[in-house]
Amino acid sequence: MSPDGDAVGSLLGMGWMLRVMGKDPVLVCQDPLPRRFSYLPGFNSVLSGTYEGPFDLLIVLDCSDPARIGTALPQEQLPSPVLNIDHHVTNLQFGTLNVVDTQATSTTHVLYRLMGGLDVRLDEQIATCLLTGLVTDTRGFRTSNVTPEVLQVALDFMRAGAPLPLITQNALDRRTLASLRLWGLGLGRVEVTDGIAWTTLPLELQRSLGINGRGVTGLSNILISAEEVQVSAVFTERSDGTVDVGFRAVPGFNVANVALSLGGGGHALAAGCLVAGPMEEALQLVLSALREDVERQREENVAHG
Ligand SMILES: [Mn+2]
Repeated sequence: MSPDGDAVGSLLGMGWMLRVMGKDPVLVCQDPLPRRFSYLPGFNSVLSGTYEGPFDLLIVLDCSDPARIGTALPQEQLPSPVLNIDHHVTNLQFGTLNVVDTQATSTTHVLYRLMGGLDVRLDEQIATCLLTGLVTDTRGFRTSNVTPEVLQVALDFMRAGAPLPLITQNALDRRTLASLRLWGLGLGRVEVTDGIAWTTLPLELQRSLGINGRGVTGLSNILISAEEVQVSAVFTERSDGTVDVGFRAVPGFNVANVALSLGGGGHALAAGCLVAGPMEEALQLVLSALREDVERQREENVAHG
């Protein structure tokens, strides 16, 4: 559900890798892929909604919790076998085989490492998909996990023909006008207490802009850029009444643990969870957990100088 650039890039990239290996994969995602990724080869080959199977193998990509598969599969029970390929520290290891590399910057980075053991040559299609995940999960090579090795991987993708400027321009710098308007409304509603900033995007607000429960990406990154803020949370009401919470932290703080304690997951500086509505109750639940966790981190930070 709600695929980001790494989810889309790893899904399409894995698809191309499997085809090179002579396989016939079916690519599925609960939600339609965001239009800004339409430059990716195979963009129109992904089924949205539910795929009934049958399956020889289910490969789940960039997904820390099987609940995030959503309605892409018909039943609660996962078909067997499951290959779980991911890089989130909070991955629940739900696969028959788990390839969870928490040192990798993106799931596409994990796929790059796996390619070394497969008889698949990096071509332009694969490289374009995989570089997209690398670019989006590092927000354009700006996160603290970008090492010389990561740039070396990006170089390999570029040498194989992946167009870096096209990727950054589309995957990072394009969004709908409605998204910008929703940013504006969300930013107008920001509240800050003690270094914790949050805002809400109720369904009504989204509907007024023709956005229905899908919220807006990127608002969390804007919110955490405020100098006064150490930790931020964006609460997006979904059309089924649940509330999607996106957390961000500045380096030195960690939001992965609080997200995990609320049934979600993610990384130290960017994490999220899905909690029950209504909005007021979600706010109370999440903000009290967040305040407590941040307070504990501040004490630890002081103790460790
Ligand atoms: Mn990812």
